[in-house]
Amino acid sequence: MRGIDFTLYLVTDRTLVAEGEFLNVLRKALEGGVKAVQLREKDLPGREILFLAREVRKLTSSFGAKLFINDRVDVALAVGAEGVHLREDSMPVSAVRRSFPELLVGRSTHSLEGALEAEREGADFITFGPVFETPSKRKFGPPQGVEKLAAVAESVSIPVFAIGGVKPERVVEVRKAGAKGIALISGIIAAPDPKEAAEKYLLLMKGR
Ligand code: TZP
Repeated sequence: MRGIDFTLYLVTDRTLVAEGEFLNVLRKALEGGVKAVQLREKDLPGREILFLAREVRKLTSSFGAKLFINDRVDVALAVGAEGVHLREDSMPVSAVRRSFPELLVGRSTHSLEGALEAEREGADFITFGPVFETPSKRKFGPPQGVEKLAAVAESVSIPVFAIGGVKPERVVEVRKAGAKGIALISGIIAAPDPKEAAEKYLLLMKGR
Protein backbone atom coordinates (compact mmCIF):
# COMPACT_ATOMS: atom_id res chain seq x y z
CA MET A 1 0.00 0.00 0.00
CA ARG A 2 1.36 3.41 -0.92
CA GLY A 3 1.46 6.02 1.79
CA ILE A 4 -1.40 8.46 1.95
CA ASP A 5 0.00 11.12 4.23
CA PHE A 6 -2.92 13.53 4.44
CA THR A 7 -6.10 13.59 6.52
CA LEU A 8 -7.92 16.44 4.79
CA TYR A 9 -8.84 16.07 1.12
CA LEU A 10 -10.15 19.26 -0.43
CA VAL A 11 -12.48 18.69 -3.36
CA THR A 12 -13.19 21.65 -5.61
CA ASP A 13 -16.39 23.15 -6.94
CA ARG A 14 -15.70 26.48 -8.56
CA THR A 15 -19.45 27.15 -8.93
CA LEU A 16 -19.56 27.85 -5.17
CA VAL A 17 -17.06 30.67 -5.54
CA ALA A 18 -17.50 34.20 -6.90
CA GLU A 19 -16.32 34.68 -10.48
CA GLY A 20 -12.54 35.07 -10.70
CA GLU A 21 -12.00 34.06 -7.05
CA PHE A 22 -11.42 30.33 -7.44
CA LEU A 23 -7.62 30.33 -7.35
CA ASN A 24 -7.61 32.82 -4.47
CA VAL A 25 -9.89 30.56 -2.45
CA LEU A 26 -7.64 27.60 -3.18
CA ARG A 27 -4.57 29.58 -2.17
CA LYS A 28 -6.21 30.46 1.15
CA ALA A 29 -7.07 26.82 1.80
CA LEU A 30 -3.47 25.86 1.06
CA GLU A 31 -2.25 28.59 3.40
CA GLY A 32 -4.44 26.96 6.02
CA GLY A 33 -2.48 23.72 5.60
CA VAL A 34 -4.39 21.67 3.01
CA LYS A 35 -2.01 19.03 1.58
CA ALA A 36 -4.25 17.30 -0.96
CA VAL A 37 -6.59 18.79 -3.54
CA GLN A 38 -8.91 17.05 -5.97
CA LEU A 39 -9.77 19.17 -8.99
CA ARG A 40 -13.36 18.17 -9.63
CA GLU A 41 -14.93 20.40 -12.26
CA LYS A 42 -17.01 17.88 -14.10
CA ASP A 43 -18.82 20.34 -16.34
CA LEU A 44 -15.69 21.73 -17.99
CA PRO A 45 -14.52 20.54 -21.39
CA GLY A 46 -11.08 18.93 -21.59
CA ARG A 47 -9.12 21.96 -22.72
CA GLU A 48 -10.54 24.13 -19.95
CA ILE A 49 -9.84 21.50 -17.31
CA LEU A 50 -6.29 21.32 -18.62
CA PHE A 51 -5.78 25.09 -18.41
CA LEU A 52 -7.27 25.26 -14.93
CA ALA A 53 -5.31 22.19 -13.81
CA ARG A 54 -2.06 23.86 -14.88
CA GLU A 55 -2.81 26.81 -12.59
CA VAL A 56 -3.88 24.55 -9.73
CA ARG A 57 -0.72 22.49 -10.23
CA LYS A 58 1.45 25.61 -9.81
CA LEU A 59 -0.39 26.53 -6.63
CA THR A 60 -0.40 23.07 -5.05
CA SER A 61 3.28 22.58 -5.89
CA SER A 62 4.23 25.85 -4.26
CA PHE A 63 2.60 24.62 -1.04
CA GLY A 64 3.95 21.06 -1.27
CA ALA A 65 0.41 19.72 -1.68
CA LYS A 66 -0.65 16.73 -3.75
CA LEU A 67 -2.98 17.20 -6.70
CA PHE A 68 -5.56 14.69 -7.92
CA ILE A 69 -7.62 15.18 -11.06
CA ASN A 70 -11.17 13.86 -11.09
CA ASP A 71 -11.65 11.17 -13.75
CA ARG A 72 -9.15 12.59 -16.30
CA VAL A 73 -6.06 10.43 -16.30
CA ASP A 74 -4.81 12.31 -19.37
CA VAL A 75 -5.03 15.68 -17.62
CA ALA A 76 -3.39 14.27 -14.48
CA LEU A 77 -0.42 13.10 -16.55
CA ALA A 78 -0.27 16.28 -18.64
CA VAL A 79 0.07 18.55 -15.61
CA GLY A 80 2.22 16.24 -13.48
CA ALA A 81 -0.44 15.62 -10.83
CA GLU A 82 0.37 13.04 -8.16
CA GLY A 83 -2.83 11.19 -8.79
CA VAL A 84 -6.23 10.72 -10.30
CA HIS A 85 -9.56 10.39 -8.52
CA LEU A 86 -11.81 7.85 -10.19
CA ARG A 87 -15.58 7.68 -10.12
CA GLU A 88 -17.62 4.52 -10.30
CA ASP A 89 -18.07 5.09 -14.05
CA SER A 90 -14.42 6.06 -14.69
CA MET A 91 -11.74 3.74 -16.06
CA PRO A 92 -11.36 0.83 -13.64
CA VAL A 93 -8.73 1.33 -10.93
CA SER A 94 -6.87 -1.77 -12.10
CA ALA A 95 -6.53 -0.43 -15.66
CA VAL A 96 -5.12 2.85 -14.40
CA ARG A 97 -2.72 1.07 -12.02
CA ARG A 98 -1.51 -1.20 -14.81
CA SER A 99 -0.91 1.51 -17.39
CA PHE A 100 0.13 4.38 -15.13
CA PRO A 101 1.79 2.89 -12.05
CA GLU A 102 3.26 6.26 -11.12
CA LEU A 103 -0.18 7.75 -10.39
CA LEU A 104 -1.80 7.50 -6.99
CA VAL A 105 -5.41 6.39 -7.38
CA GLY A 106 -8.32 7.55 -5.25
CA ARG A 107 -11.77 6.15 -5.90
CA SER A 108 -15.25 7.33 -4.94
CA THR A 109 -17.43 4.69 -3.30
CA HIS A 110 -21.05 4.71 -2.18
CA SER A 111 -21.49 1.20 -0.79
CA LEU A 112 -19.56 -1.54 1.01
CA GLU A 113 -19.43 -3.55 -2.22
CA GLY A 114 -17.97 -0.56 -4.08
CA ALA A 115 -15.37 -0.07 -1.36
CA LEU A 116 -14.30 -3.73 -1.46
CA GLU A 117 -14.09 -3.63 -5.24
CA ALA A 118 -11.98 -0.46 -5.19
CA GLU A 119 -9.57 -2.06 -2.72
CA ARG A 120 -9.38 -5.30 -4.69
CA GLU A 121 -8.55 -3.35 -7.84
CA GLY A 122 -5.70 -1.53 -6.16
CA ALA A 123 -7.02 1.88 -5.10
CA ASP A 124 -4.65 3.75 -2.79
CA PHE A 125 -7.59 5.23 -0.89
CA ILE A 126 -11.33 5.70 -1.17
CA THR A 127 -13.88 8.33 -0.37
CA PHE A 128 -17.13 6.99 1.04
CA GLY A 129 -20.35 8.92 1.10
CA PRO A 130 -22.36 10.96 1.25
CA VAL A 131 -22.17 10.20 4.96
CA PHE A 132 -24.45 13.10 5.93
CA GLU A 133 -26.94 15.31 4.14
CA THR A 134 -24.95 17.66 1.91
CA PRO A 135 -25.79 21.27 1.11
CA SER A 136 -26.56 20.18 -2.44
CA LYS A 137 -29.14 17.76 -0.99
CA ARG A 138 -29.73 14.61 -2.99
CA LYS A 139 -27.38 15.25 -5.93
CA PHE A 140 -25.00 12.72 -4.39
CA GLY A 141 -27.61 10.19 -3.32
CA PRO A 142 -29.16 9.60 0.10
CA PRO A 143 -26.96 9.95 3.20
CA GLN A 144 -25.30 6.65 4.15
CA GLY A 145 -24.78 7.42 7.83
CA VAL A 146 -21.86 6.79 10.18
CA GLU A 147 -22.75 3.14 10.78
CA LYS A 148 -22.15 2.30 7.13
CA LEU A 149 -18.99 4.38 7.21
CA ALA A 150 -17.80 2.30 10.18
CA ALA A 151 -18.61 -0.94 8.36
CA VAL A 152 -16.62 0.19 5.34
CA ALA A 153 -13.67 1.38 7.43
CA GLU A 154 -13.60 -1.98 9.22
CA SER A 155 -13.81 -3.98 6.02
CA VAL A 156 -10.98 -2.43 3.99
CA SER A 157 -7.38 -1.81 4.91
CA ILE A 158 -6.85 1.18 2.62
CA PRO A 159 -7.57 4.67 4.01
CA VAL A 160 -11.21 5.77 3.96
CA PHE A 161 -12.13 9.44 3.63
CA ALA A 162 -15.63 10.38 4.78
CA ILE A 163 -17.37 12.72 2.34
CA GLY A 164 -20.67 14.55 2.30
CA GLY A 165 -21.87 17.08 4.85
CA VAL A 166 -18.87 16.72 7.13
CA LYS A 167 -19.14 19.76 9.39
CA PRO A 168 -16.65 20.55 12.17
CA GLU A 169 -19.00 19.21 14.85
CA ARG A 170 -19.18 15.87 13.03
CA VAL A 171 -15.46 15.22 12.78
CA VAL A 172 -15.27 13.36 16.10
CA GLU A 173 -17.93 10.79 15.16
CA VAL A 174 -16.41 10.34 11.72
CA ARG A 175 -13.02 9.61 13.26
CA LYS A 176 -14.58 7.27 15.81
CA ALA A 177 -16.14 5.38 12.89
CA GLY A 178 -12.63 4.64 11.66
CA ALA A 179 -12.22 7.14 8.82
CA LYS A 180 -8.58 8.03 8.25
CA GLY A 181 -9.61 11.34 6.75
CA ILE A 182 -12.32 13.69 5.64
CA ALA A 183 -13.08 15.02 2.16
CA LEU A 184 -14.74 18.40 1.94
CA ILE A 185 -16.19 20.74 -0.62
CA SER A 186 -18.36 23.42 0.95
CA GLY A 187 -16.81 23.25 4.44
CA ILE A 188 -13.76 24.98 3.00
CA ILE A 189 -14.61 26.25 -0.49
CA ALA A 190 -17.77 28.07 0.63
CA ALA A 191 -16.41 29.14 4.03
CA PRO A 192 -16.21 32.88 4.71
CA ASP A 193 -12.52 32.34 5.51
CA PRO A 194 -11.16 29.21 3.77
CA LYS A 195 -7.79 29.48 5.53
CA GLU A 196 -9.36 29.53 8.96
CA ALA A 197 -11.73 26.70 8.00
CA ALA A 198 -8.85 24.51 6.80
CA GLU A 199 -6.91 25.18 10.01
CA LYS A 200 -9.93 24.29 12.10
CA TYR A 201 -10.60 20.99 10.32
CA LEU A 202 -6.92 20.04 10.46
CA LEU A 203 -6.80 20.62 14.21
CA LEU A 204 -9.96 18.55 14.64
CA MET A 205 -8.38 15.74 12.64
CA LYS A 206 -5.43 15.82 15.02
CA GLY A 207 -7.89 15.36 17.85
CA ARG A 208 -7.80 18.89 19.19
N1 TZP B 1 -19.51 12.85 -3.17
C1 TZP B 1 -20.32 12.44 -2.20
S1 TZP B 1 -20.93 13.73 -1.31
C2 TZP B 1 -20.07 14.86 -2.23
C3 TZP B 1 -19.35 14.19 -3.21
C4 TZP B 1 -18.48 14.82 -4.21
C5 TZP B 1 -20.17 16.31 -2.00
C6 TZP B 1 -19.57 16.75 -0.71
O1 TZP B 1 -19.76 18.12 -0.55
P1 TZP B 1 -19.79 18.79 0.90
O2 TZP B 1 -20.04 20.24 0.57
O3 TZP B 1 -18.42 18.59 1.52
O4 TZP B 1 -20.90 18.17 1.67
